[in-house]
Amino acid sequence: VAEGSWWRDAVIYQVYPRSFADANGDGVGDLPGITAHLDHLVELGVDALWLSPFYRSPQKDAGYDVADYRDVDPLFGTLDDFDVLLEAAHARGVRVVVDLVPNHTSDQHVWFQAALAADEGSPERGRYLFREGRGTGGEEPPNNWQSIFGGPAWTRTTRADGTPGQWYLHLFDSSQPDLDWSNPEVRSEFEDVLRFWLDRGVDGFRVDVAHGMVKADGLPDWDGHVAMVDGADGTDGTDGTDAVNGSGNSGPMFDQDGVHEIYRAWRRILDSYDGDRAMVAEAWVEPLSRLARYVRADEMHQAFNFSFLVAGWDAARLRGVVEASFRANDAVGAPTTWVLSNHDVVRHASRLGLAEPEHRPNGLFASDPQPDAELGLRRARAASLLMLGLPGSSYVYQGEELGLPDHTSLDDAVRQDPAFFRTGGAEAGRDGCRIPMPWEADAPAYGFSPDGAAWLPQPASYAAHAADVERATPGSTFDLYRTALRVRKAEHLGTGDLTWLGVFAHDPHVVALRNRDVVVLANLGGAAVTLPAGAEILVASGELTQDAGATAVPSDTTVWYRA
Ligand code: TEU
Repeated sequence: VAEGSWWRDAVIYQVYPRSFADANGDGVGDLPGITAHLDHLVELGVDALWLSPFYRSPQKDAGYDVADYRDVDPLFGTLDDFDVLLEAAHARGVRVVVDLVPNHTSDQHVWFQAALAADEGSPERGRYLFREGRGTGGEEPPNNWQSIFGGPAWTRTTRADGTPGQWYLHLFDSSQPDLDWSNPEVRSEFEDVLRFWLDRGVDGFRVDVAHGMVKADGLPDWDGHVAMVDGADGTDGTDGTDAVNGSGNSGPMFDQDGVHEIYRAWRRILDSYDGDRAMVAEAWVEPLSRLARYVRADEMHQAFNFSFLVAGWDAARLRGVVEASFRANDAVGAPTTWVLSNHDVVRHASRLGLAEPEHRPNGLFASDPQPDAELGLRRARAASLLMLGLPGSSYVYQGEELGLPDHTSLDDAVRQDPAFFRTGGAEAGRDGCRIPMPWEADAPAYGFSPDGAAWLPQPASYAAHAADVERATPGSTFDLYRTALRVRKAEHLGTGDLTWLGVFAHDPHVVALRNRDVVVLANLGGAAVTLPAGAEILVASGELTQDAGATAVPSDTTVWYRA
């Protein structure tokens, strides 16, 4: 694998191991399944993989509840399987980024088990956030924080003699106790975990809840709502669009200044290795100037731009977010990092088919207004081609290269997301975007598993999106991504720079920019846009039309052309 700042313009493919490919037939994807399908990713043309967690875990939050940070869960294989996957990826010139979950451990982690067995005030308890309750008998939680998955963020422990004891903090499920990052032992343990994976040869880390690890001193009450999204839109309020839903978590549990010292220490460790290792922050932080602090030169390399993900399908809003992103990141010398889908949000092929296509963190029920699948796919292809035409790095979530929709009518009986259970079913949760991949149109479970098993049911619509069909079909979504990635690389778009096309700078329907010699023009739903005579089409997200001998871009279509 070549050296250099590969991450600045990389296209990084997110593999969600339990839903990618199952080699051993138990209905859950595994590491050998990923190794067996690497050629799909090579054909697609991505630079790197990010693997969601595959570590030892009771799987209460699909592996984001880690019991042993240095081992592979038997569900996914063995450490040897990991080494084989890493070597096979590197042999194909594909880098591998692994997920690090430092905000919390599983309650089955030896540290938490030791903490439960130890006395109040002991060093074992000091690795987590144990506190006395409020009220006369300590029967009230230590503060009023709510879990992001619903319900209180505190759970009370029971002493050995059966009487109620201290409470512990968990921003997510009660099986995910938060660590105390003011404890030097916690810091050095995770520095060792970083070295463990760096020594094995990984190219970097995606850092889970990177904005949540340090809490405000004294854990003060907070009356704002601890939702996954709040009311800002990432654009620093300069463009008048602050009324739309945004991507920022706020309050005393998020984006505290002290978190940055942790990343500076980690950066020194990564820099001490050869091969240009990189970190990406999963930080739901707004405004973008605040997010940019995570990618200062001595901290992380990238931070997911969730403001872009939540911007929906609105030309002014998208321009505002893109503009604000470059302004914020240029100030710290960092590239931007675009993303449209992941394992936590409704897939953009479904989201953009909703009447109000902003961020839908909580999944969809069959009883919700259902997305228009055709419109959603058309817009998703256009949105992806817009994203891939922007300078910076882009993340692609497994299945989006096939145009997969969410499963929007899952039976409640099969749902597994703790967000569904902790809200008593008020939220559908994220299972709909985690459906096993369709590899073959005509095989049981669409080729996901040799015996046709799949841990979540796949909708019948997946047959038309199966990888074997799409790879062989000109004009398929896979074909679009493959072509776009080839052109993007050939034209060096990832390291280009952006200028807005003046004529469309305030157009309510069109986002149009020049990146090097390529014009990227997205028509978000107005009348067809006629291109200048002689425009050389490089790639288009849908069929183009003719207008008096000139090429025209219909609504919900993006085109790249040289002019
Ligand atoms: O997500 C962190 C997080 O804040 C999410 O809850 C996010 O806001 C939400 O899902 C958006 O819809 C990370 C992981 O990506 C997620 O899968 C885990 O459940 C969570 O951390 C806890 O580890």
